[in-house]
Amino acid sequence: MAGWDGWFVVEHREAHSQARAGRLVTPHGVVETPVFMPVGTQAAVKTLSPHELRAVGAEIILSNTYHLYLRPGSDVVAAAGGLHRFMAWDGPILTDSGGFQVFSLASLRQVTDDGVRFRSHLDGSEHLFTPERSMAVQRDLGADIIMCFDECLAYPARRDEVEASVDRTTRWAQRCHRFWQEEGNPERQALFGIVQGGAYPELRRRSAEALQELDFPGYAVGGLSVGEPAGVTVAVLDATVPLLPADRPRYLMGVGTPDLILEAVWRGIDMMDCVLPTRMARHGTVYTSEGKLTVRNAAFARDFRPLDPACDCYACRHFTRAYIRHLLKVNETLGMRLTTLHNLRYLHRFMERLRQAVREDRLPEFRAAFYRGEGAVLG
Ligand code: PRF
Ligand code: ZN
Repeated sequence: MAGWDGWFVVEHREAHSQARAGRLVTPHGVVETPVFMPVGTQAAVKTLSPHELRAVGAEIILSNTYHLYLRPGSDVVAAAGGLHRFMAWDGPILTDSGGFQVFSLASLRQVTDDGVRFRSHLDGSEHLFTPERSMAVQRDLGADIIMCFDECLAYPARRDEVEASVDRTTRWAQRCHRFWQEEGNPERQALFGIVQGGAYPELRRRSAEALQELDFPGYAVGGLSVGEPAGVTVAVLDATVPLLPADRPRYLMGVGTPDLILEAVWRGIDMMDCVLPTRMARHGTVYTSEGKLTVRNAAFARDFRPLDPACDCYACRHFTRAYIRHLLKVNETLGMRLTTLHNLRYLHRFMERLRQAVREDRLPEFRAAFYRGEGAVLG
């Protein structure tokens, strides 16, 4: 796809690692990489308005084909003028294909080479997702970046199972690519291939090489954060990322704790997403420059300091731990909104510092300070 040459620019390669700092140019704006993408599964980042998302620094958000297809229906979103208009977020959006959500949420799945027949987790109705269907739905939603329909196995999985799954994912990627070219919007929507292969380096290679024959605008590493120990996650990245083309963005799917973000960026990953920071926030756990803190706990009942004294977010500028704990205890929605604002702001600033360290060839120092737990890195 010659049309996608140059849509991603690597501006700097870090001197001591595989990390890069770059820019993604999308129809809805430029994204600085490495980037963390907040998750807005149902066309909303839970509890926040687009205005608030902007305020925490979010540059691109992720949404889900599976959920929006079931509710309100991609026809409704298309009639609204696409996902950007529907949700009033005019920045870049990435939609996941449903290839992961049908495997984690739907029931009575029947996987064949054609696609996945499943029952909705909402009302039990029966649906068939094929690569073509996923591409058509993602075309109608109109995100800037769309993902191939893939198969993501749980960990651990037998080698023969993973091998069959990789080959099926490759055949599905070929169908996704063809549909995108012929019936999609290949000028405005970037389609990413997804590397699978579980914890088997040679299957990761097979997947990465087969996908590159299709020359996608970007590549994702899927099938991680599915129950494997962190050592395996990192070993798979070591074996996989070097096989991906240097001039295309690389997206690690569903991984987003600060330590794994750092390790992934070190190995050359440019994009990440995770529900964890927002989900944790709603359960009352926040990141701070001194580590994680569960503000719901009784210990904070009379703690009149901000969530994180080193944070500049709206929650930290105006409210105390004691007040936010109270809101969470009595189920006032403001409590979850404030913890969510804080965690996303925290992660955004973490990414800013990380990008700066990459640009200034200071990643080893940044990493060492991170593991020493120094606030200047964390907060
Ligand atoms: N495939 C897709 N989406 C995903 C994943 C995957 O493997 C993961 C891996 N945990 C998260 N989201 N399509
Ligand atoms: Zn804050």
